[in-house]
Order: sequence, then C-alpha cells, then structure tokens
Amino acid sequence: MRSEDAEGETVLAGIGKLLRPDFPILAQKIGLNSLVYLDNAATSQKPRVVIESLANFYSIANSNVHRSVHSLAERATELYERARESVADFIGASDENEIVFVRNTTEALNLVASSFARPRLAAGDEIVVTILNHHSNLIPWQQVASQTGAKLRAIPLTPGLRLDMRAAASTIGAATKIVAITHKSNVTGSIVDVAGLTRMARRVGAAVVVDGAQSVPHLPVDVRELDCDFLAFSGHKMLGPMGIGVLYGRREFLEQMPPFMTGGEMVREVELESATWNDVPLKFEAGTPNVAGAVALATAIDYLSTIGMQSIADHEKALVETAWRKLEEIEGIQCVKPADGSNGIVSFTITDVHPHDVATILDSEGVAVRAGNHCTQPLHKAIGVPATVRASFYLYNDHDDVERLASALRAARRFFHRRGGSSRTSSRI
Ligand code: 7TS
Repeated sequence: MRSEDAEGETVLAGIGKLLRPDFPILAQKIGLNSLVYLDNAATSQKPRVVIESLANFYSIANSNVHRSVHSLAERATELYERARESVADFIGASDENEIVFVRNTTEALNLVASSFARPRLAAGDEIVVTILNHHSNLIPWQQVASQTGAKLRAIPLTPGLRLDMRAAASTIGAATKIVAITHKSNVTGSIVDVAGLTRMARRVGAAVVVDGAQSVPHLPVDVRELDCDFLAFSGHKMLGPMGIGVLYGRREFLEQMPPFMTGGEMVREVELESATWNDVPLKFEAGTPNVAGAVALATAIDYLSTIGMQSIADHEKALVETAWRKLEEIEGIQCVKPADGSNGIVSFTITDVHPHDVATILDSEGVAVRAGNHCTQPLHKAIGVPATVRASFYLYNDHDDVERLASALRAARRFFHRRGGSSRTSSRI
C-alpha cells in the first residue's frame, strides 16, 4: 500500500483513490472546492451498491417480516434473516440468533444496561468503565448504578494516553459485575486490549460489554477472539444506512434477559393480563424492524469484506502516520497521540484558536472535520482540553486528503495569526 515517489517521500498509492468513485457524495464540491470528507467517526459515506440495495428492497421486496405468508413477505423475511447471518459471519458469531437488530450502538448499550445489568445488580456491586468511553457507554451505566445502588469505577489512561492495564487489574475485582469498555476510542483512535480485559473480568465472574462502534467498521473484529459477552455497533459508521445497528449477545444471556421493549412480534402467547416472549433474538425486536436497513447493511458488509478489514486498518494507520507528520510541521498544532498509535483518527488543538473556528475555516476549504468534545467529556478532562478538532479517515480517503487537511490548516493558522490569534472562545463545545 506504500510506494516511494520521485522525492523519496512515502505516498499512499492504495485503495483510497480507487474506491472514491464508488461513493457518489464524494464527487460534490463545497463552494469552489472538492469535498474532503474526514468526519467518518461521526458517520461514513455510502457506496452506490448500498444506496441501490436500499432502493432495490423497496422496489422488489418491500413487505413486513415474520408475519404474512404471501410471496413478498417471504422474500422480505428471507432477506432480513440472511442479513442477520451476514452480520454473524462478519464478527465471528457462530449462531445468527445471537444477533439482535437495533437502531444503533446507543440503543444496543441501553438494551444491555436495562435488560441485563439492572435486574442483576445490587448495592455493593461495581460497574467498571473506561475513561475512553463515549457517553453512550457511560450514561446508561450511571443510570443503572443510581437505580441499583451499584458503584461506577473508571479505568484511567497512562501518561502515554493508552488504557492503563495495570490500573485495570486493580480496578476489576471481586465486586465487579460488569466491565463496559470501548474497543477503539473515537477521539484518540487507540485500540483497547479487550481480550486482556476479558481475562481479568472472567477471573472475577464479571460480564464484558464492548462498544464496537469505532472498531467493527475499521478493523477485523471477532467475538470469539475478544471472548466478550456483548458487542454493540452501528451500521451507519460502516457504509450502511442510518437507523440500523447491531447487538451481539451471548445466547445464554440473551435467553435469560427480559425484553427491552414490548409489543408486537416479540411475543408468543398473549392473554389479556399476561404474555410470553418469542425466541431470541425476536424477543428483542418489538414492532416493525428496519428491514431495508438490515438488508443494505449486509450489502455494506459484502463491500467491506471484498476490500478486507485488515487492508482497511493498514490503510488508515498509514494515513494517520502521514497526517501526524504533516500536522506537527505546522506551528501551534498539538496532536493527541497515543503511544500505541491510532487507527484512523487524528485529534488535535491549535494554540489560541478555538476548535470550532478551526472546523469552520476547514469547511470553507472543503474539508469536513468535527470539533468539540465528541461525546467524551470525561476523556477530554483527562487529556486536559475542553475540545479538540478531529479528522477521522476511512477506506476512501487518501494521501491527497491528508495534504488538503494540512494545507487548509496552514491557511487557518495564517488567518488567525494575522488577527493576532483571536478566536471566539464563547463557542459551545
Ligand atoms: N460509541 C462510540 C465509540 C462512538 O464513537 C459513537 C458515536 C457511539 C458509541 C454512538 O453511536 P450511535 O450510532 O449510537 O450514535 N460517535 C460519534 C462521534 O464520534 N461523532 O459523532 C458520533
């Protein structure tokens, strides 16, 4: 994926440029500039095959699932259940009934907190989270803690911004019932040693909940290797549509858990005053599901699998290395650099310039990034800044995108330098 150009500089000759034409939105101009999309951690763009898969479902198969016997209904049900099998294969789950379709990572994590954790926890129990967790993998646990009397504890970072595994070993103890972790940080791009944490959790009999929102789209993920009990992720961050997400859950746990939502389709027998539940996973899929979304997610998975998840991870790692090098040549830029490297994410600050102002200037150059706390306020407190600018890469980004980011940042730096470093500090972050 790397080659040397005439000046001896390492250039990325890989997949980015090749894949770009598959993504119609990337052909757009923002003002006079071509779009450079570097906000992939928020949501990814969609290849034409995924957009067509959605349209195709509504053109030839649209019907509700698991109820009617007519041909269309059978076609829709078959496509929906095949999508479940694709998801299971993609993450190494041996049983497709361990795959629950939900709206997104947030819903999946709330489901686990409400249906798995809340009935099991009591005062004296502990829930261990990490300082890297996104708010969606923190606030549900805060809620469960306040409802049950359990205590929340957090694994901190090392000075090198890695998750502190030594501190983890002393935080996960006899009282720990749940270990809820982020597989990959949406701010630092650091990858957490989930298997290592799972071993610690197993020793004390705690369940492991993994937020895979940033890992499943960007690197090979196998639930058997992670040995986790739950894994949550979102279709929209992995080339799929918005509104479809996945909860993987160990079958014995899913079977023991009460439903998260109740209503049609998740029941077996209903009396006026009582009901019994459908089998897993339908017990957790109350009401009409996002069938088209699941089918198009399976198309996205096919697309990613054709490229190969390891190739995608290598490509993004190489882009980060180039970006760190180019950005650090610009005076006043401080990158958030974990000692173990970053998978596809470059977060940074510029001295005396508010991150929102940086993002606004970058937008005027056609470069889309995100600024703020990225739903990780405790992490930003730990890093010691209220907000950062974040460029997040994906398979269709390339070396030219990194150069466009760097040159837009040089322009931003010149602009604020001329204005004497003034920046609106009142921005909401
Ligand atoms: N977990 C992580 C690690 C995330 O990065 C996100 C979204 C979520 C959970 C929630 O995902 P959702 O699909 O349920 O919304 N992260 C971001 C982000 O970094 N910028 O915008 C959304």
